[in-house]
Amino acid sequence: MLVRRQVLAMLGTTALATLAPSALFAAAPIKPDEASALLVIDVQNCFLPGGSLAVKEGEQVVPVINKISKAFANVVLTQDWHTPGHVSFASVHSGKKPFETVDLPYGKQVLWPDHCVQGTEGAALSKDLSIPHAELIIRKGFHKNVDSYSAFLEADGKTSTGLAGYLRGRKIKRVFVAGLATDFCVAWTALDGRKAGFEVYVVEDACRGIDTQGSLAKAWADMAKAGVKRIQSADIAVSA
Ligand code: VGL
Ligand code: ZN
Repeated sequence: MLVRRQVLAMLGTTALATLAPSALFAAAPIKPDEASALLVIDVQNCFLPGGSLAVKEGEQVVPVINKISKAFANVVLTQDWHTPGHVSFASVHSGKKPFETVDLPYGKQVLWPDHCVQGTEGAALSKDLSIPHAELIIRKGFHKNVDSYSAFLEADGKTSTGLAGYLRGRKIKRVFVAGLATDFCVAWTALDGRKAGFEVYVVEDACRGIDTQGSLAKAWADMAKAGVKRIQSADIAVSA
């Protein structure tokens, strides 16, 4: 069998200069270990077709997430979990419409249709999600005057959800993030995961975005800058 060295020698320097290494050798699959956790973000009815804040193609993440979850010993689910009349709802700001913004004490807040109200069917996890071995459900955004896209920190930038402490207590070093929406709760979770010292992967095809006012491109740029690794579900080794 040819070893990498011999293949490289045979190709010669000109061929090498024009071929990216990835064109010659497929990257080794990623095998999640005991120190890895999958974070499944907000796969809730409100964000799925027919929901009040439906994310385009949101339902397509469900089979992908079900599949990759089998490769993880540790899975955490999150639920956006707002009070009625939550500050992130356009309906409580007179004269404002969904997707407009307001300035709140902690910064700029995008306003949304009412969604994921505690205890409602819209806030329930998708019934098609099939991850019986998931160990924790983190709820977030339950303080009426503060939003929380991130599963780690509320939008005030300082109130913890407890997730970092839980993961450290479970000796988790790497988190893989999937779910809805790429440009809000997934991205903010990934960025805060980096700030908390975790290695962070976002599984692109296991996510879908809202994409309002350039938010999706900005989210990927911010994540790249923060050292978040952008991968596909096929990069993860899942045994049959
Ligand atoms: C989300 C907007 C408002 C999300 C939650 O899950 O990405 N987006 N609340
Ligand atoms: Zn929300």
